[in-house]
Amino acid sequence: MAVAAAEKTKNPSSKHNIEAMREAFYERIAKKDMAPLWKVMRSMVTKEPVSRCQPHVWHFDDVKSLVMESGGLITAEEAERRVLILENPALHGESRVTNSLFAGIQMIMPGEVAPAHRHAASAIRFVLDGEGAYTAVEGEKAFMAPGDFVITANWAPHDHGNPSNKPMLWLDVLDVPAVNFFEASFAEHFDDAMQKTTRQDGDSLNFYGSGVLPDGTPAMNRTPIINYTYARTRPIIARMAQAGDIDKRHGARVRYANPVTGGPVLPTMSANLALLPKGFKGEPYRSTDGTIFVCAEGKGTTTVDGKVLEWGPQDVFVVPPWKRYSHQAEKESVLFSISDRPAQQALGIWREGK
Ligand code: GTQ
Repeated sequence: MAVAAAEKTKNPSSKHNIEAMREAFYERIAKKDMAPLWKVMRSMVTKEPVSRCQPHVWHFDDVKSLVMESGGLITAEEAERRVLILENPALHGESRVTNSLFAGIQMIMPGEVAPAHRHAASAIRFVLDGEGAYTAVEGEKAFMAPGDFVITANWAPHDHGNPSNKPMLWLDVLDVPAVNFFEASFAEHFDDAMQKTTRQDGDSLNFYGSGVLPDGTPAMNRTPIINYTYARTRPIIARMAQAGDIDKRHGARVRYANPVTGGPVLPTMSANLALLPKGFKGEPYRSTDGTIFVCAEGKGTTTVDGKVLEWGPQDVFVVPPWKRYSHQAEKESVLFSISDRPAQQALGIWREGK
């Protein structure tokens, strides 16, 4: 029987016959929950990254007015987190901005509290608007101002509050889609909406960001710093730019680091802050980590795979994995960016190129 089938394959007149035999075979093995690899090999093991996501920009004017409107519809308490998800236009309904990352705009109104909880996913915040609201993480209150970069590590209890008299808005990025890919999500709520603070407000940056460490600090795979303030980081990139330390693709750029290990702030996500001098025309770059950018200051464009994204203050934009992009700055600009690069590096699959 096997010999006969092999002979028929060689004979073009029986091509129809072998196709029919194959189809019948596929149907039979499907009933046993099996499938032929050779039918999907090329689309499964692709030569280069294939991304479903699209480059896209969310302009802050639109975002702010819609988020403010949501403030009239639901309280932070009721919503648990009052967040409008930034959905990649190609991934509507999937609650994600790239395949691996969630992004959303959270608002907290004067006097509101977003109650304490914790979850397996890690989160970061990048503050867009307002001043004087806080995130309490693991017993430390981090009061926030625009440009601050705040870390909520995996399983760290956190709540948000706003004792100021202005609404506060920030960008949330979480690795939820990656955690859910592994089907490893856990979450817990606490009886008290606000956790007890056991440390000085903003203590961790003073403590761990000063060049000394508490003797015997254990190396952890995530940073002990809760808030990397804009007030501390912004002058550093200004000095880099002044000294001419300007990357041809990224501008004068720093990487937010875990001061204990020098590694990324979280095992799953890492972030950068870059100053692009006025008139900067970046060289093209691409990498396998789809990246979310925020314009903290300035005005410019980023060309992604031929598509021009225009950005100004507080706009958020996304560049899909392995799409070639270059930045152009009309004014002196500051770009914050975040991606899943450390997760890919841990797996040995991260690549960059021109
Ligand atoms: O602030 O804890 O945007 O749990 C999504 C899920 C924010 C948060 C989000 C969350 C949070």
